[in-house]
Order: sequence, then C-alpha cells, then structure tokens
Amino acid sequence: ADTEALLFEIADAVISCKKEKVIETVGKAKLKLPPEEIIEKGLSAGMNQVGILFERGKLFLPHVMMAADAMTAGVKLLEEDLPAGTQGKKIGVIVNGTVEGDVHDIGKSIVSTMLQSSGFEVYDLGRDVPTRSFIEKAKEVNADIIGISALMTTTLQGQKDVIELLKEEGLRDKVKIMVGGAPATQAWADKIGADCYAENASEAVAKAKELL
Ligand code: HCB
Repeated sequence: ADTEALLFEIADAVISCKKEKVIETVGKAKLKLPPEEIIEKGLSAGMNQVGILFERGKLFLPHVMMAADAMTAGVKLLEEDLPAGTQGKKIGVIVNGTVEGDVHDIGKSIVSTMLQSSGFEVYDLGRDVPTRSFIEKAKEVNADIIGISALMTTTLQGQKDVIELLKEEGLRDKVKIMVGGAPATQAWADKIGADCYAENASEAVAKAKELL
C-alpha cells in the first residue's frame, strides 16, 4: 500500500506538471521499486491521464508539454539505475524510431533504453524518421529487428510504409518488425504484416527476445 501511494503521487506530480515533485517522488520510489515498475505504474500512468484530459479538452497543449518535460526528468533519473547493458556479446541488433511526421518520442525512448539494458545493441533514430532511413540503418548495422513507433492515428500508416519499402527492397525476410505506440494494436500489426506488437516497454523487451 505504501508503494502504491508513492506511485500514485508520481502519477499525480506528472499530471500537475510538478517536475521537482516528480524528481523527489521518483527518488524515493527507486529505493523500493524496480525502474520498470515506476515508469509503467507511476510516470506512464500519469501521462496517460494527461492524454485523456487533453482529449476531453480539459487541458491544453502547453500543459501536455510541461507534463512531458516532468515525465522525462523522472525517466532520466531512473535510467541511471538500469543496467548499462550486458558486457561483451549483444543478444541482438535493433533499429528503433518514431515514424515520419510524428514527434512523440517519450515512449519510443523508454523502449530503446530498456532494450539496451536488456543486452540489445540499439540504434535509436529519434523521431520524425523518414521511412527510408529505417531501412538504410537496418542494412548498415545488419539489424535483426526494426522497432517502429507511431503515436497518432494520422501517422500510424508510417509503420505500414516501412514494411512495404522493406518488401520492395527484397529485405522483408531478413529483418523482423515490431510496432508500438498508443494507436497501434495487435490487429493492426497483423493487418500490416508486422512480426509483433508490444503494448509497453517490458513487453517490447520480452517480444524482441522471442523474435531472435
Ligand atoms: Co501529442 N497527441 N500531439 N504531444 N500527445 C497524443 C498522441 C494524442 C493521442 C492526444 C489526444 O488528442 N488525445 C493526439 C493524437 C491524436 C491522433 O491519434 N490523431 C496528439 C496530438 C494531436 C498532438 C499534436 C498534433 C498536437 C498539436 O500540435 N495540435 C502534436 C503532434 C505534432 C506531430 O507529431 N507532428 C502533439 C505534440 C505533443 C507534445 C510535443 C506536446 C508531447 C510529446 C513530447 C515528446 O514525445 N517528446 C505530446 C504528448 C506527451 C502526448 C500524449 C499526452 C502522451 C504520449 C506519451 O508520451 N505517453 C498523447 C496521449 C496518448 O498517448 N494517449 C498525445 C507516454 C509514453 C510512455 O507512452 O504510448 O508513447 P507511449 O509509449 C509506450 C507504448 O506505446 C509502447 O511502449 C512505450 C513505453 O511503455 N511503445 C512501443 C511505444 N513505441 C513503441 C515502439 C515499439 O517498437 C514497441 C513499443
């Protein structure tokens, strides 16, 4: 109950854009809980609520930006605790990015960090990534997996574009595709012929391992 209250406080601090409070509560929580749990049940839970309130017109874009900033500060603090990645041999190579036209990168960056700390060699291309860049990078680093994030219904198509271009280049059977982001679903992943859909960062790690 104690830790539950703390996670609630973290979520609440994100919702009310209190960056200092986020840092303080995350600092306390990390003594008791694993970083993955703090991210998912505290920080992300708060950010989801912000999304809902924004959707309902209860709060506006500057608020969302400040909440995102507060959340990012919390994630940074936790990154220090995640293992730097296994020494020596990497378990797999993954190229990860957010589709063209989409600037949402908080979730994608969390996924990259968690994959890295689980022993993957991660090439994070950032956000608003041109379709072709996913393919070029995958070729260059001989990637096992391409992870594609999209946060808007209007940019979701970008995930399909990457798969289609991969086919055109004759590389579809050389690399696995993982998709994620709020509007993505398992049904969508099946429809566009992705190899997997991950709902959150822990699932992304588990499913990426299965794909190898
Ligand atoms: Co933004 N935004 N936004 N936004 N935004 C959304 C996405 C809406 C759904 C909000 C809404 O209206 N309800 C909406 C999209 C509507 C639609 O679908 N059509 C929206 C809009 C409309 C916009 C703008 C157009 C607003 C405007 O300018 N008028 C604009 C976008 C401009 C553009 O991209 N061209 C915009 C801007 C912003 C910011 C800059 C203020 C800020 C982003 C800051 C940043 O990322 N650096 C922002 C934010 C924060 C959000 C919400 C509130 C939260 C997103 C977030 O960070 N969630 C979001 C509401 C929502 O998502 N419901 C809202 C927290 C993270 C941890 O979750 O889902 O991103 P996640 O990632 C998870 C999960 O999906 C999965 O693992 C992650 C970790 O658990 N995952 C993957 C993600 N990627 C993966 C990849 C993989 O391979 C595997 C798993």
